[in-house]
Amino acid sequence: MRVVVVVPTFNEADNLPKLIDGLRDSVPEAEVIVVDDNSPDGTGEVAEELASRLGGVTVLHRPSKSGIGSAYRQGFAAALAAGADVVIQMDADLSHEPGDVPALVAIVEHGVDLAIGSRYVPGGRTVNWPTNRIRLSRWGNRYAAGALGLAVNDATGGFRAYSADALRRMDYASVVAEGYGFQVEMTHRLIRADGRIVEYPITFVDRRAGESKMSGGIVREALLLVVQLWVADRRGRRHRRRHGG
Ligand SMILES: Nc1nc2c(ncn2[C@@H]2O[C@H](COP(=O)(O)OP(=O)(O)OP(=O)(O)O)[C@@H](O)[C@H]2O)c(=O)[nH]1
Ligand SMILES: [Mg+2]
Repeated sequence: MRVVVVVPTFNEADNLPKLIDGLRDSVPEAEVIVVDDNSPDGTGEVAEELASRLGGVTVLHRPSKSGIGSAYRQGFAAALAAGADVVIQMDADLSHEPGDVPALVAIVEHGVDLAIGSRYVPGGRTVNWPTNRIRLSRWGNRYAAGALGLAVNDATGGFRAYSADALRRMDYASVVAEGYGFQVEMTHRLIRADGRIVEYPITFVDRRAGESKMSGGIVREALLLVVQLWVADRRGRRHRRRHGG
């Protein structure tokens, strides 16, 4: 099983070496693809230094900050081109624990299409987040799952393992949403394509270094996306009722 970890970075120069160290300990065979958007703090150069010192690390340099969704799309394409069987996505800010990667990989190896590192299943936790952010995330997830009929507790979670086959099937390249919306739309697509999802409990730790890129715009985009997907689902159901299939 070839495991490739896709890590989007913007200003994560302090965090990236620790993340890569952790991955080397937990999943020594995994290859890492860093997608850096010309970070002003020099993350791109840090990544290159790690790549030449350690090997097994590829850095995709993009000219300017272009959003996490497009960073994933590009990273996924590179991972599939590199022959990945399992594609991991995780943040560079140490919110996602490299020690959880083997469990996510094992779930996919057992034939599941997507393993989500989940804060909202028994055993899952969020550490160091202010209460209002936990509430926003919790209710955002209830809203998305309720409106779209997703049997998933943490559809916005960004720590995931996809089977390469599932990624190929679901046409991820046409997902336009960014931020949380990207995770929700990917989850929605996989469920509509009868994909199998398992949630694995994780402890999510708020970033200790670097700046958050969370913004009101990202939250609004995700809320609106749920409405758009809901409307599309309804249209699809009505069409199937009228025309069969
Ligand atoms: N390449 C790229 N990476 C990004 C971009 N925006 C965010 N990232 C990275 O995506 C990951 C998640 O971003 P975060 O800023 O941690 O967003 P978040 O987890 O929603 O919010 P916080 O944890 O509060 O900061 C991190 O590794 C970021 O460096 C972007 O526009 N381009
Ligand atoms: Mg983060």
